[in-house]
Amino acid sequence: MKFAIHLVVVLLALASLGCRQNAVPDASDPGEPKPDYAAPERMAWVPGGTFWMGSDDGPPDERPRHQVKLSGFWMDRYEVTNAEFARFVEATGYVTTAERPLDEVDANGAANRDNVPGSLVFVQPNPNDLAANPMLDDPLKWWRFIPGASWKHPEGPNSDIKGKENHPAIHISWNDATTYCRWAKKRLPTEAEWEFAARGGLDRKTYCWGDEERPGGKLMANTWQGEFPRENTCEDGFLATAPVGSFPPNGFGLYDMAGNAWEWCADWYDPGYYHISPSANPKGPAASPGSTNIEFPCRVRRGGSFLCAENYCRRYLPSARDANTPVDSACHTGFRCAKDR
Ligand SMILES: [Ca+2]
Ligand SMILES: [Ca+2]
Repeated sequence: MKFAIHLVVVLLALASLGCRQNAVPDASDPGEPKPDYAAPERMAWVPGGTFWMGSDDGPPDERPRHQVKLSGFWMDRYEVTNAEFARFVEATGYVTTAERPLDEVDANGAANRDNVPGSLVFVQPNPNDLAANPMLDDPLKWWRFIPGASWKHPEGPNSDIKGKENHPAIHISWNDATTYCRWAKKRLPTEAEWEFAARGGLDRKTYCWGDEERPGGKLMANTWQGEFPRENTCEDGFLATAPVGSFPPNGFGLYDMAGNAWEWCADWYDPGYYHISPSANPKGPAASPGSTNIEFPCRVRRGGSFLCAENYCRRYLPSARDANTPVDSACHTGFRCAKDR
């Protein structure tokens, strides 16, 4: 009997120790110091360490909030710009997914495409055609497949990127992004690295900059103000993409981790991945079951865009997850690169 009581006490003590270890982030884990060589051009050191990934009150794919430990890595301070992407295309002759017809693209997951080169463009809908609740409305009322739209012609064949050299390159597919990264001797960040980087060293905050949407009344990211998709009041000064770095950087010196352009991550997307994710340097699942809306394997994208609005898409939050197929491209999707030390 005495032995049994001792056993219970010991087990309870072990259990509570285990709980404490799981429930409290290890604040004494500062990650890895910045390497003593010069930072690669336009990159910031992200030290890694232990952090809380996901959320407990967001959509199901963000749950459960769980601890992840990461090695340090370099991260582009900015989204890859049109000027940078142009240098890559000039050096390699690369033709993006959007610039090729469907039969040259892996048709698996290109459901939004006609058999001509082109890409998805947001076109402001006529307010009279819209349902009262945009969550219940058909997104095809504002998303159009525009033949000839691409990174060079962001609104369609009659548009160009003159004067937008410092804007993020958009209409970039996951396949385009990974090809660029290889050329630049970099790689896409993993989803865990991306979220760690977006949080800027803050612990479990709602936004990349803290708990308040507008600290001191200041807008901190290029998103959509007003009621999406009816009216964009453009309070932040930008109807579509903004030059990279137009808003304050986060704690790691990274710009536009919230809004401006969506950013591809290396991982396949699985909405249930956080239930089985390894706790150290997770690299995503081996395969993707697709997403809520897409029946094809999807890659993760993060950070939201200039189309994110409080009444529709709050996915510019650091915990928010999104996904699309590796051949999807649209006017709000770009990327940035990471690099090992
Ligand atoms: Ca805006
Ligand atoms: Ca972004």
